[in-house]
Amino acid sequence: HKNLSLLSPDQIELAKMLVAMEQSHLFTNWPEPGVDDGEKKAFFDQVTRLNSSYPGGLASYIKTARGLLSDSKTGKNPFDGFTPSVPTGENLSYGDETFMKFEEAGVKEAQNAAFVLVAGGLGERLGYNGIKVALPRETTTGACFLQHYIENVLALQEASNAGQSERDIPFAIMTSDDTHARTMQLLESNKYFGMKPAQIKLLKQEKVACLEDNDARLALDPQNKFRIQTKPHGHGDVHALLYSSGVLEEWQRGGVRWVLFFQDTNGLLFKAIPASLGVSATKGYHVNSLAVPRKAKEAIGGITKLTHTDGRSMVINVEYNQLDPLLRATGNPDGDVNCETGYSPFPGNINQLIMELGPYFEELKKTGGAIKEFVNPKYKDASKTAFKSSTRLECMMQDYPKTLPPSARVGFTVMDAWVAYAPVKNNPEDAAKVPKGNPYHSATSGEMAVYRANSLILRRAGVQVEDPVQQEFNGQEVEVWPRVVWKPKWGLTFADVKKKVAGSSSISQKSTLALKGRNIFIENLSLDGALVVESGDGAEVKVGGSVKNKGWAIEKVDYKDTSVPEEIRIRGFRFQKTEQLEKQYTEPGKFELKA
Ligand code: UGB
Repeated sequence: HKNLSLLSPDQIELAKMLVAMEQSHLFTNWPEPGVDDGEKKAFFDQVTRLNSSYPGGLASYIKTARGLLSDSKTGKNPFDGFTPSVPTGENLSYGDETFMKFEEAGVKEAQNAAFVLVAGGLGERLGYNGIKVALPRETTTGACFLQHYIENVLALQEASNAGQSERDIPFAIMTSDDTHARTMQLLESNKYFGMKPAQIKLLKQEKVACLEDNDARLALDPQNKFRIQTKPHGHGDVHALLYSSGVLEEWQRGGVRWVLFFQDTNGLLFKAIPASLGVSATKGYHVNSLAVPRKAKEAIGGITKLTHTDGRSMVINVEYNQLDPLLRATGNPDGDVNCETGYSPFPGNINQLIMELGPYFEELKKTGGAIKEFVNPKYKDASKTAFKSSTRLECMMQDYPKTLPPSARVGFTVMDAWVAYAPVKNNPEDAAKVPKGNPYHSATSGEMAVYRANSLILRRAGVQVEDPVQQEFNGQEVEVWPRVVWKPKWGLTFADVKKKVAGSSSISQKSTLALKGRNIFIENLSLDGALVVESGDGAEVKVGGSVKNKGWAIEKVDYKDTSVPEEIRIRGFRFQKTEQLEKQYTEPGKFELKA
C-alpha cells in the first residue's frame, strides 16, 4: 500500500488483480517508498506487458494455470474418453498427374496467399549460436533458409500473377526476444533478399510468466526480485499475434484467402507447398496440415483421429511424447510402432498449416487467438508437490483446430518425406544417437536431403543421375547424391523443371550443378565435375555438351574442430572447390553454353 503512489491508475488495477489472484508474495518484501522506486515501476511495466500480451490477461493465465497444474498433479489424461485411430487424408505422389494438377491449382491460388514463418524458437536441440533461419540451407551456394524462403515466395508471386495482377504476397515472421534483432539485421543487411520491405512484417512474441508451485504463484526472477521470471510460450502464440496486431484484418481487406504457416529450417518444404495449397483450394479445407510418413517414435507429432465416447471426433496432431502413452492406454499394448509399411500408421505432422482466412478470422474473433495450452512441470518427487524449477504454460500452433466445431473442414495432405521434410533440429551428437533407419534431422541430413530431392526430381524429368554413395559425417551415415541446386525461380514446380530439361543429359555422382537464374535450359549435357551457371532474368541460356573437370570434392570436418565456422562443422563436411566451369550471363539475350 505504501508504494501505491508510484503507480498509474491502470497499474493500481493490476496490483489489485494480483492481490485478488493470491500473488502478493511478488511485493510483500518491497522496501519503503524512496528505495528502488525505478525498479518497482519497471516491475509494473513488465506486469502491464505480460497482461496485455496474453488473450484474457494475466488473471486468465493464472486461472488456466491452476486448472492445468491440478490436472497434471492428479495425473488426469488430457485424452480422457478419446480413442485414437488412423485418419484418412489426401496422399500425393510427387510428379504424377494428380500431383501436377494440384500444383497448377496451387500456383494459381498463391496470388491470394500470405505466408507466416514461425521463427521465435532458439533451437535448443540444435545448440547453434546464431538464429536458425540464417543457417545455410546448403553450402554449395551458401543461401540461408530465410533467403530460400523469400525467393520461393517471390517466385510463387510471379508465377501466380503471371503478368495479370501486381499482387504482392504478404510475408509475416514471428520472432521473439531471442531472435528478433538478429532476424531484422539479417533482412536489412541483405536488402530483404529482394522482397519489398513493406511486404514483410515482423511480429515479436512475448514470453509468459513462470509458475513456482501448484497454486500457480508467479515466480520471481532469481537474478532480480523486481522482475517476474519468464519463459517462451511456444509457437501457438502466432495466432493471437496475427489477430491482435491487426495483420489478419489487413490481409482480409487486401483479399488474402489462404494463410500458410511454416517452420524455421525445412529446406524441402516449398517443393510441397504449391500442391498442398492446390489441395486446400480444390477440397475447400478450412485447415490443411501437411504430413509425411512417420517412423514410430520419431520426434514429430502424429496426425490422429480422436473419437470421444460421446460421439465427437476430430483430426488433430498428437505430440510425439503423448502418442505412445495414448496408444498404450487405449488397447494397443505395443504403443507407437511401425506397421508393415515400415512406418507408423499415423502420418507425421510437419507443422505446415494452410488455413482459409475467412473461417480462421471468424474463429479468432471469438477466441482472440487463444490456443489450448498445456503444462509440463518437472516435479521434485512422486508427491508432485514441488517443482525442480519453475514451469509455465505452453501452446502449439497445430492445436488451433481443437476449439473448432465438428462442422469445420479439417484435412491433411501426406507427401513423401524426401520431397517435403528435412528439418535441421538436432546437434551432431544427438543425431548420431538416432535409432538406425530414423531420420537424423541434423545439419548434415538437412543439406544432403536437398541434393537428394533435386537429383530425384531431375531423374523424374528424364536426366540420368548417377546413384549416390553412402558416407559418414559426424557419426551419421547419409546418401551423398550429386550436389544439384537451383534457384526457386528456375524450378518452382515439377512442370517448370520439366520445361527446362530436354534431350539426353547425365550427371555423375561426384558432380556439382548450381543453376542460379530463371531461363537456363539443360539440353544434352554430360556433367562430370562442377558447373555453375548464373543468369539475369532477361537472359536465355542453353547449356549442353560435355563438362568434365576436377570439381568440388567433399572433405570431412569434425564438429568438435572449432577452427572451422560453426555453421560448417555442424554438417561434418565442406567442399574443396578445386575446379569448376563457371559462367555468368547478366545481359538480356539468347546464349548457348556448349562445353
Ligand atoms: N517456435 C517459435 O516461433 N516460438 C516458440 O516459442 C517456440 C518455437 P521446434 P517442436 O515439424 O518437426 C514441432 O522447437 O515444437 C518456432 C511440432 O510441435 O523446432 O519440438 C521455432 O522457431 C511437432 O508436432 O519444434 O515440434 C520453429 O520454427 C512437429 O511437427 C517452430 O516453432 C515438429 O515441430 C518449431 O519449433 C516438426
